[in-house]
Amino acid sequence: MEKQKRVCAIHDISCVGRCSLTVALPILSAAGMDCGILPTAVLSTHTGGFEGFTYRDLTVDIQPISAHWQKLGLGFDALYSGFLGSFEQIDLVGELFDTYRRPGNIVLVDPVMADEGKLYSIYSPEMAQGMAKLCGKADIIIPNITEACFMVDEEYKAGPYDKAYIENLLKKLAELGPKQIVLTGVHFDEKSLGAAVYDAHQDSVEYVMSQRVEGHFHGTGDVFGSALLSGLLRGKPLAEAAQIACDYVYEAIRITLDLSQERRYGVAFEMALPVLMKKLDIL
Ligand code: PXL
Repeated sequence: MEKQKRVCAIHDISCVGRCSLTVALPILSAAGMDCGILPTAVLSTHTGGFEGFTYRDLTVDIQPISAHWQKLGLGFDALYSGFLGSFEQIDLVGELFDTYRRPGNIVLVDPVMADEGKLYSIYSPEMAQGMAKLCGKADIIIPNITEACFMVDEEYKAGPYDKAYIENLLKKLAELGPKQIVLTGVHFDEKSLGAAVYDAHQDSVEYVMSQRVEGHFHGTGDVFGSALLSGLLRGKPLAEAAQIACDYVYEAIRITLDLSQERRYGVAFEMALPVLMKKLDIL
């Protein structure tokens, strides 16, 4: 058997609400990865739908943690960043990428900062420029449409979309520097929802779709990103990994609806894990 691959997942810990590390760690672990974490902040809950959450910024811990890892001679097969705890962390995470980049490893950036046309309440507009810079250091980026619009200064539109709107965003995102882009939240009608997968070298776009469920489901971006990275590390090509991630997110949403669970607590990704593991040839 092949040795396990090691990931460094750089996201916050939202103690309750199933997003960021409470999603990335179990999904990547279920996919067989040795998942290391670098917490960017600790919050009592995520910021979308709860009042009065606590917020501990962990910016000062990033360099000492990395310095220890360097002493140990650690390497990672993938670095996966998401929600950052402060504007200053953008440069620190960029330095981590410089430190741990090696031939063949994957630097995946989810420029988590906005959704449904709006920046998250804790971020200021300068975050968009910073995230755009960080995306320039990534191999693959996975913004949603709102984040894409903020980073390339285009007008946000609610869907359904047309291909011209999506493909203009993809080309402008590619100008930021990443070789591959997976733009999420793409839909051309009310029935399906998925992602546009762009390869800058080949200038090729593929669309991957699953069944669409009306409305917003918290944490699905992190479920998608973690499943996508799992697929890539299990050797799947990008578009296939994106299709698997779309289908997995749909399954988690379907179960959440079946159980009539409150959406702000995130989706039932745990109960959909067997579906993901089958698609990743683990079960
Ligand atoms: O899933 C994105 C996310 C991650 N972390 C925190 C958030 C959000 C979205 O609102 O608030 C703390």
